[in-house]
Amino acid sequence: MLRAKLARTGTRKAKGKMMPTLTVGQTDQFVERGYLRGLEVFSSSEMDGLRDGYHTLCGLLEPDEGPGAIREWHMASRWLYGVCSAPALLDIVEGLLGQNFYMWGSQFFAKSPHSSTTVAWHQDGYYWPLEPLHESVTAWLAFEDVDEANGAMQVIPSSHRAGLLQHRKHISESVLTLELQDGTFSAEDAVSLNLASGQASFHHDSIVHGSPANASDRERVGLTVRYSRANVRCDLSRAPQFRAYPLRGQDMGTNPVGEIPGIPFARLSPEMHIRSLDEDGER
Ligand SMILES: O=C(O)CCC(=O)C(=O)O
Repeated sequence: MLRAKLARTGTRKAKGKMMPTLTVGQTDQFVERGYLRGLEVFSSSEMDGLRDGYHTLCGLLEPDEGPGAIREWHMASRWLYGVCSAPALLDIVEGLLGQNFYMWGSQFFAKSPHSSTTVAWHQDGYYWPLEPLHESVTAWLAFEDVDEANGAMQVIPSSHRAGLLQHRKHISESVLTLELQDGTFSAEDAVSLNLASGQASFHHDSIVHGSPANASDRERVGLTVRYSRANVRCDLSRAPQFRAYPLRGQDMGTNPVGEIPGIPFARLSPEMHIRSLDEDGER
């Protein structure tokens, strides 16, 4: 009984013993630096299947939509819901958020070879109508190898400790509408979250991050999945589409709970994606 419980609470079996999924060093690093990188989640054969699934979802896009429009489709696609709730991801998230948490957001971030698309420096928490802050984590799952050449995500270590910084309407070529003002952080401190396909990084909701263009001949594809502690409440007046999918521990009834989809591959209408504060007007 105890073993069964432990198996669902951020632990894995190694050499016959239940071990925490994350080492103390890893959890300390997350607290101090606001991110973890290079955690193995899916094997290369599993990733072959996941890439097929991704391409099936891409086949549901309208001609004028890119993969970034695959946003919150876990509410419509059972396959994607299954990826976002994979035990290997949840065990790591549990090591970071504790036993009670839910999933609420997902989006693919893709850059084709030689694409000039960037993601401006920002803090996720600035975009989200969630309270309290600092209790949410994003997993970034690599669907291809990512590094400096193909525009891997970069973070400013420990920047989450400064709280939310002032953002402005973006002036750079970015998929986001806001970016951090110059002088609020030092881009020279950036660390590139290089990952092999099947590995994931995890970042704190207030860490400063962004990503450069893809200057390589390779695709760059990652799936972001957002998780929050069960006590984190969404302001539904700002994001009425918000639905929580409790995945571990107790649901505290803080938010409306989403229905797990039954259809393996289906798209969500764009009106149903969870709007961030900038899309909804001013923060
Ligand atoms: O993939 C990227 O470049 C950016 C992703 C991002 O901003 C996020 O996961 O919050």
